[in-house]
Amino acid sequence: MFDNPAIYFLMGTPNAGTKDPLALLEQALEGGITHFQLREKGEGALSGSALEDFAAACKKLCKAYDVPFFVNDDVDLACTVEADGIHIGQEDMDCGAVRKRIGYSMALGVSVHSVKEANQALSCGATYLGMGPVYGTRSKADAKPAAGVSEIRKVKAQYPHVPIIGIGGIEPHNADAVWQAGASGIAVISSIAEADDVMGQIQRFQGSIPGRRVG
Ligand code: 3NM
Repeated sequence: MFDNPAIYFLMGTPNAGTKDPLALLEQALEGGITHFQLREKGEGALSGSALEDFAAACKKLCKAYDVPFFVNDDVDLACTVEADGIHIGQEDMDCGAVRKRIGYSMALGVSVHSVKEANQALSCGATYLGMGPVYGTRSKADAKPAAGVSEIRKVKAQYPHVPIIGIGGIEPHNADAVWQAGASGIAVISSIAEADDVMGQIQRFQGSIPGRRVG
């Protein structure tokens, strides 16, 4: 699932601003994102059946582009819509309990900040690790201070075969350090969701992948 460099887009309806969220997702899929995570948080976030319907619509779109569909935090929703994966943070449900609940047919992403947390996540059967915030972010109210890439390097050195996805304030012009630290992918909200030209922005992210630089 993470064999090729990942451009992992995260979004919830509040991130779409004045754009139509499904049209935004479709543009991102058309532009070439490799993974999508529904992260429905913050003011105006959908809940209940409206959230289920939106999640089902996102999943359908992702399937049409053969892009894995992840749900943030909400194990019930992930199971209801039969997501391809779930992503949890350190403050969310215990990762062992989540793995037990979802079995091994669903991928499990866990946010970690150190080798110690990585050990723990991997002992629960995490499929990949999210690490951030690499840079300052305005998309997560309770984000920790920007951490740079040093912990990514350490976890990569300890677990060279585990996919690590960097997150937090990543833009086409600062993504290089994340790739160089050994990340298998970059996860992005605002730089894609808020772009005037979503497809062009994804092309710029693709251009940041080592060996795929253009111009
Ligand atoms: N998690 P943007 S930072 C959802 O550090 C999320 O774990 C983070 O959004 C972490 O690309 C973050 O707009 C927000 O900075 C990423």
